[in-house]
Amino acid sequence: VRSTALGYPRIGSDRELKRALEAHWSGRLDAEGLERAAAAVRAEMLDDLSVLDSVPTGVFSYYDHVLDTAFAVDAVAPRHRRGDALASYFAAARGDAEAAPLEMTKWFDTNYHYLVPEIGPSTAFAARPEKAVAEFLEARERGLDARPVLVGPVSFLLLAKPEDGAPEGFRPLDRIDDLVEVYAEILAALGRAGAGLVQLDEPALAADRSAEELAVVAAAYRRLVGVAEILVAGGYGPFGESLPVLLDAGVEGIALDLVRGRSDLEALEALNVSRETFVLAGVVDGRNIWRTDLHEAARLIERVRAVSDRVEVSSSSSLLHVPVDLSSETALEPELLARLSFARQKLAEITALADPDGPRASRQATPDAWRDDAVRERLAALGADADRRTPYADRRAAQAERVPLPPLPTTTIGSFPQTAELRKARAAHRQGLMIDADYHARMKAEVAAVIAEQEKLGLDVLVHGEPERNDMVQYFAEQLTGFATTAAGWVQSYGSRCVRPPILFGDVARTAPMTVPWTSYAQSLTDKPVKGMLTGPVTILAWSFVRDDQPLADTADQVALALRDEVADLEAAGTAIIQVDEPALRELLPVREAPRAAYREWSTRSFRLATSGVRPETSIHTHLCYSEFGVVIDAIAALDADVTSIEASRSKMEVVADLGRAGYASGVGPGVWDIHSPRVPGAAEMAAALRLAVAALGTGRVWANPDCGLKTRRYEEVVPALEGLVEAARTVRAEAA
Ligand code: THG
Ligand code: ZN
Repeated sequence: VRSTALGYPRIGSDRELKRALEAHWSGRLDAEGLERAAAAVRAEMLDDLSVLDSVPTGVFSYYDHVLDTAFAVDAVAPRHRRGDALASYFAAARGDAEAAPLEMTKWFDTNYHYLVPEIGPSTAFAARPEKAVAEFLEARERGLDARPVLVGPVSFLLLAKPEDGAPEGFRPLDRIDDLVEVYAEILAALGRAGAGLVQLDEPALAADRSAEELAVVAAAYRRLVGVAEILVAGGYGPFGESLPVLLDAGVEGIALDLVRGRSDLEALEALNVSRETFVLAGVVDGRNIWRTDLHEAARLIERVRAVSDRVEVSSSSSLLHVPVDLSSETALEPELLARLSFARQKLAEITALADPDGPRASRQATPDAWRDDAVRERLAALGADADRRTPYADRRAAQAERVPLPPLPTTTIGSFPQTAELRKARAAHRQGLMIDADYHARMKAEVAAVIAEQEKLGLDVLVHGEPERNDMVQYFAEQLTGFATTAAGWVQSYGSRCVRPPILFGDVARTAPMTVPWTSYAQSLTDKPVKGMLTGPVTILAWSFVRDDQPLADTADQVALALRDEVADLEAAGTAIIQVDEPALRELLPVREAPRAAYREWSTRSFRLATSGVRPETSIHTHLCYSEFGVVIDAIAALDADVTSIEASRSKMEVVADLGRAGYASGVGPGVWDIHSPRVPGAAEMAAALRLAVAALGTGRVWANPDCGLKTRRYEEVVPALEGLVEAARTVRAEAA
């Protein structure tokens, strides 16, 4: 059996591309230097992938593969067109002085974010196959069996949004016929360069699709199979109803996700397909870091071979979502290490499975030492009772009495800039070059500076700034049992930004307060209220690699219980406002509708389990970002928080109206500054956004805050932006009075 994979990490094993990009953006590295660094990263990818019989190409990206596809079909918004292609590309990705960037949003149920193409009735698609051809040839020159990969046309349009000013009712998918002609040209160009099979990724087919959309899929692929041999990959669950549609359209092959989409295998068995159908058996999990059960995987491959003579062993999705290599993880316990597999190890698993004489070991059982009976007993005893006793209206009054605030109170989301100096101190501390006492003194000095700055700015509700936190999930994972953190397990989150997801391998428990001393210290420096800052259970799971031997809901409850104790300790220490962020609430929402109700139920229950232990006069805030919230609007209400701050500026406050319509009744802080764009709005622009929010919700419920935490920004931007924010709030307050 042959071996392949659907895609590969592209930031470099030591994040070389990240550093080159950031140097380029700051003017320290010219375009030529950036291209050299990129070529080295691609060479490393090909070195790794060369163990496979066939190799995906074109999966490198300077920022995002959806954006690459937009450029491949020339769907570039006029506001992003610049003198040279690279400048246009980064203008679309990040915005610049002249133009706001494309909207960024979640890539299915992952912690990856893509840029949303803007498509209108007259977007002039044109074939720009240069990148795809060049990367194909790079692989070919090494003698590899190369397979170009592009985002497929149906998913591209389903992931896009109507451009500003598009007529009411226009949908990007209306443009499928024009787009498919351009894809045909790109496929033809790849054919001329020598490509045989081309992989078109259609992850949007892992979601429920209407009969009309399925008809679009059928027509698009009937046209394209006339131009090239096409392999369609999904990668984020089963194809379901689109599987027979694709096969009928005459695609050469189909890549099945046999980790999350095993029902497709049953469908394939029932469909009586031709034995000539080319099938990629995606048995190695591209989404998690546990070693593959090779015995079980081999059985799945045998089932596929029972229906087809043309089977290749593959990953279930692109390996983009896992770190590159386990070999740097020398500090992990051997028991854990023996159960892990990162991208390079997964390639070895794939080749082992493709070898009829390769190893076929089963998964090892979870060690007893990873079990915590005390946690399990506490949870069992708690039962379903995890709601706040007092309804919101009464809490609101009690909270207003405890902490009097003006209308449109100003605040920030939690983090302040992580300066180079802070990062240096953290690195020195981690490497043992700075003793604990010096490190803590340094962090306390930073908290004091952040408090002083906020008092000077005139903000109403302060934060300690989180200088001590590397990452809002990792920080907690380092303090909870049942978690391990990696030394270099980086995964791309968006553009040059990476995260190091912790590994949740066993039962979770808190051994000591995790945040109380920091919050209390900050509160001791000011008369203004300082918010306590925690990360919610759903987000902790979403941004970790989680054990897959028990339901996520059970794991979430264990995390929630640990947080519940932390909330209680913060409250006991006198904290009046406790924010429990759930930016990833949308992320774990199942891609298909059927399992969503159950998800909404357990995810919001675990949040309430974490937060419901407080008295009525203690205010619970939460923060959400990076999503289209429409689909979780009900869940937002079910969190039963007193105030929800939410990303809103990239989508022009649309979410505020949605919340209003959904009958959400408590406080809302719609972000008025998109902190992910280098552009800083002025006070007038923020005031305009606040007026929209006030018009939708009334003055009494609106808070003024940025879109998200400020850790990735510089003080030179943060100070003027927050001055503008405070001024905007005062202006709109005065108008309302
Ligand atoms: N933490 C985690 N996941 C996330 C976010 C997060 N997913 C969604 C969202 N936030 C993604 N945004 C970011 C923002 C900043 C960074 C990463 C993801 C970031 N990373 C540093 C970098 O790449 O330079 C590394 C951070 C570190 O040193 O640990 O700034 O906040 N888990
Ligand atoms: Zn945020």
